[in-house]
Amino acid sequence: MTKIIAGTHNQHKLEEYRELLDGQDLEIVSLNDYPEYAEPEENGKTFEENANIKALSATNYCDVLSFADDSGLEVEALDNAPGIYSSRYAANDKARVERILKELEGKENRRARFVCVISIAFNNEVVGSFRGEVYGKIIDEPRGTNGFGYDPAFMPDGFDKTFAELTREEKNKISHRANAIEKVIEFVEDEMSILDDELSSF
Ligand code: ITT
Repeated sequence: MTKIIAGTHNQHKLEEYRELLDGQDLEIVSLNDYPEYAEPEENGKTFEENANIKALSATNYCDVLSFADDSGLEVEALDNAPGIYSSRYAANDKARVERILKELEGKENRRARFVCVISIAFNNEVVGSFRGEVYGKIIDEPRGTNGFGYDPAFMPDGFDKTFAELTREEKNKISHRANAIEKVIEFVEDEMSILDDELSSF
């Protein structure tokens, strides 16, 4: 079993990852297991840059293969805000959702998407960065109690339920995080087969 650090303190993300990576022969630990760890400043200008910062910092501190995501909500009518500032948009989840709904009052365009960029790092190097997205709309009133963050306000295309009304299993089939992790798994499997080929040619 390979040990891997999820470079996050966000327990909700961690639970989603544990489910998404179920059956992958990985022991997933998080930064919650490293109480002395000091979070790096997320001063990137893109999801990719911030995911790289988090993944590098985690692998360098723990000296184990790491992955980390930077994620957030982009709302079309708000010029893609809050975007990379999603967690800094207000003090807590409830206030964040309230702020989005307030900013969108009277606006017809409710289109939005969640973005998740996962970076994998080891040996002071980012080995890959993978982006997942899911499109939908922001509804008028929050609905549902599952999930976290902006989930109660976001209804994915093709559903009449918000992310917070879907079960975790349902969200994990279509979410931005699920799309990104799918690419991660594909990448790791491809790399493994290249490695296997190289080894078998000796
Ligand atoms: P870490 O940096 O420790 O991973 P964080 O919560 O600060 O935790 P981000 O900087 O990536 O993570 O901020 C992402 C924010 O975007 C998060 O706090 C939520 O408000 C929102 N978000 C991301 N994914 C989401 C999801 O699946 N559902 C709802 N909101 C989400």
